[in-house]
Amino acid sequence: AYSAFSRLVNLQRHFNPVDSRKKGGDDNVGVGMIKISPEVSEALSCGRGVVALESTIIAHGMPYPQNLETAKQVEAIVRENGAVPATVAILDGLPCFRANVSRLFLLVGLSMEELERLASLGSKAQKTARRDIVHVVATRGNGATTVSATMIFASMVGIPIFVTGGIGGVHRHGENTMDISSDLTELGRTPVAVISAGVKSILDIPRTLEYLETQGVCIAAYNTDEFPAFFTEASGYKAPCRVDTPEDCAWLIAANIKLKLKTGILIAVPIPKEHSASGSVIESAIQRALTEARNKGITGNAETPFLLARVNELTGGASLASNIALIKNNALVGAKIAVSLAQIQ
Ligand code: PSU
Ligand code: MN
Repeated sequence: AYSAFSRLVNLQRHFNPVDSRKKGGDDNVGVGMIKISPEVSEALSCGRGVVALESTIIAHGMPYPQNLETAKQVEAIVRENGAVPATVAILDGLPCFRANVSRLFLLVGLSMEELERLASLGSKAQKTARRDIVHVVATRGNGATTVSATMIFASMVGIPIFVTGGIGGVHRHGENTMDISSDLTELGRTPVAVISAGVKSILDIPRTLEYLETQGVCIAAYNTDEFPAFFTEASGYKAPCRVDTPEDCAWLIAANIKLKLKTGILIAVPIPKEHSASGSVIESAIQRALTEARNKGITGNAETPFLLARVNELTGGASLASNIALIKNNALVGAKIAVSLAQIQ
């Protein structure tokens, strides 16, 4: 059905400098500021389910080569479940606007070569949140998009669903440092549903939930009453609402689109039981990593990547294994939601 959703996509194309149409059979052809891969472009125009994926998790969240391996597996899971993956990143910076000869730089739907390039750039790709976008673009840099930046690009091209591992939140002692991830404000201003395993306990979970309430973000826990804590299924805090099936999630997203609330949705999927066993081991590693970060004076946007890498070292790779398992599970759930949304739209 040529529906509200297609109209939304068209509307967004109209208001954004995006040209997803394929010209002359060249994958890299387009005249706008965002290159959308032919596969994603086609899926969007015929109303198939598409799942956006972020790239900070690839470049900064995991070591090479597990990052590349995981990124490929996540894309494969999305495909196996009937949706099209669209990994988002910024590669090669700015085209010459005036000459109107565009090398395109904002990428939605990385090709395999682009994915490999991003994975091997690793932390050489700049961690790019909303505030960083213009600088990465203006300096022709390479940017790995965080949840906030990925939501922006997903929304621009009309992808309403985005899968990640975990989102940023209010950091512990955030009431003093004011270190609150821009993921939370983005959820308050951009209508994309983010599928994540909740919020890591390296963060302040109750304050993160409070902050999301202030931002007007619908938080739905998947198949559970409790808000999950990334490495563990439960955080001890109740989620504001509960969903039990991909269809439940799709109706939430459809209602959000129809009502034009312009706020995001957080769907929190607990890590599968069999992978959450090492939760208490991870918790003590987190405590130690937090102390080390404080002693080393690591703050700001360097904190999350430091903590993730250090916790992984301290747990002898156990946290990375859990991380990979939960992302794959989120991809499975996200793809089913995308398919379900495509059916009801
Ligand atoms: N949580 C993870 N892995 C990650 C991130 C969060 O388990 O890679 C990344 C995401 O890209 C998220 C970002 O958007 O960290 C948040 O960073 P900060 O806390 O600096 O806002
Ligand atoms: Mn921060």
